[in-house]
Amino acid sequence: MSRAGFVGVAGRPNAGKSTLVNEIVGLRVAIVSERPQTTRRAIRGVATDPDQGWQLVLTDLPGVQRPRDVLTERMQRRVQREIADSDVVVFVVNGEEGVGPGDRFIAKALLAANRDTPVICAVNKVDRLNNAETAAVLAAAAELDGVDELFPLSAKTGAGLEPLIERLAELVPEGPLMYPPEQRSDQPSEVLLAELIREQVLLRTRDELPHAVEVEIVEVGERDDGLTEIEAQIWAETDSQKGILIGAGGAKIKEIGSAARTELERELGARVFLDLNVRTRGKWRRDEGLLDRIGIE
Ligand SMILES: Nc1nc2c(ncn2[C@@H]2O[C@H](COP(=O)(O)OP(=O)(O)OP(=O)(O)O)[C@@H](O)[C@H]2O)c(=O)[nH]1
Ligand SMILES: [Mg+2]
Repeated sequence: MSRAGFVGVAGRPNAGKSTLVNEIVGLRVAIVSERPQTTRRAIRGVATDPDQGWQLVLTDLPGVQRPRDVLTERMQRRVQREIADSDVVVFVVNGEEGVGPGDRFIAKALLAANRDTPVICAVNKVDRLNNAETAAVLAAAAELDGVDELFPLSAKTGAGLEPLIERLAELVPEGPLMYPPEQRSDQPSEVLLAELIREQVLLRTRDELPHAVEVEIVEVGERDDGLTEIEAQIWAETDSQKGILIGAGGAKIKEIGSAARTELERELGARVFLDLNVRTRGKWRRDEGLLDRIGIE
């Protein structure tokens, strides 16, 4: 009998949850950046070993932080729902920063409520630590409420990943595979394309701007000359943010567009014509209807 189940991946912003999910799936399903709260939607990444007969459906979750608006409230509620529906939870701790009040809050508020669900703590970023530092953060993580097992690892280098994957495959219940082995994500293609553009914006903006930006794909089509034409909208919340995104003489948006096009071409395996527009949409983070439409539920 095969084994298959849902693995919720939770933790503070910037702990490395998306990096870990991408690494286990073996493909980029979620975008990664050094900005906290990069992930806004729960994204499923699927890892299957058909020979050994297991499938892990990993749910990469937004980082848990005190909600500030409808967007972050929705993100938090989603984390709660997903944890309740998981067979196993991987709680990712940022080893470089150490265990802090944010981790203790997650352990108490989110994990302790689901006593029946095993909680595996992945102590990440150990590539940045020496042995004594790793030992200290492991000891602190062991004290967290509800944590059942600890795995030191580096999602970035892949060190320590195998034992975690093996353990997760043991912990998911017996049952048939839920997705065909070749499927790696449940994310609609347009959402991934929008996210790849947002990733390039995150790399090139600072302060409040990364949090204020959202990207929507308006249309994807084939042109007569064979190019894939993608029309996308970048939203900012204020005109001054819009100005920064466009840059002097359009330099910034040109830079974002050209980097994004490279990523889109790599993803689609086709040449892309990218039509990128910046618009202002005040307070979109508080707009329930708009959040529904862009799939943040
Ligand atoms: N050195 C090191 N950096 C890492 C490791 N894992 C992730 N990072 C970096 O940490 C930053 C955050 O990674 P993400 O995967 O986006 O973190 P996240 O937990 O998904 O963050 P949110 O989506 O904002 O909650 C990025 O700059 C990653 O490259 C690791 O094992 N070692
Ligand atoms: Mg993330």
